[in-house]
Amino acid sequence: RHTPTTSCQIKSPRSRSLRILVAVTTVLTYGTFDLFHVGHLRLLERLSERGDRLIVGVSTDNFNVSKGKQTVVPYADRAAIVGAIKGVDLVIPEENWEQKRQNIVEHDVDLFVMGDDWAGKFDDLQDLCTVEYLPRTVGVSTSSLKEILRVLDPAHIEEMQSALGVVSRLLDHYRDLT
Ligand code: C2G
Repeated sequence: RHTPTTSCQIKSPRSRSLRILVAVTTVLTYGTFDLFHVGHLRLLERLSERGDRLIVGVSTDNFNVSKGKQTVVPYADRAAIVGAIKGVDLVIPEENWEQKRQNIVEHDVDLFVMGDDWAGKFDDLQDLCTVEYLPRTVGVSTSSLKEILRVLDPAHIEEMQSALGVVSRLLDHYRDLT
């Protein structure tokens, strides 16, 4: 009996015709992401649309001290929150200013992006990948959130109480004069 052969023999994956080169665009950014807010979210959302893989370097507590930044949320929590954002594929610790070049090479990064408060600061990386700066989200920042939270700080409340004490004594004094 004639054994029918399939019209197209499945070739081994190694065969040229099946080896498909898939171009993956890898995007990289860095940040502190303290008191995670909508400005951070909007940036990461825009970055995840710019490529197929998004890597985010989150600055460690030690690196923030060297940046002169006092963070509220510890690194482990900031990294967990960023890692849970849809579109973020990998979180790496940012421990110093110099690691960017090495990270770009080891992760085969195509596009390095930061908010435009950093405009021009990382242009030296242009020999390794495309460098872009995106507009920040206006009206929100970690420092403004900290200012709002400061009102809840007990030391600040004590300050307000003693100031109010002075005002009420002044009012009593002038009331006695009238
Ligand atoms: N960002 C934004 N809109 C805001 C606030 C922040 O787009 N309203 C962007 C910043 O431009 C930055 C990113 O969000 O690209 C993270 O901001 P920060 O957490 O403040 O990061 P930063 O302290 O600037 O650290 O090596 C680079 C540093 O790690 C960046």
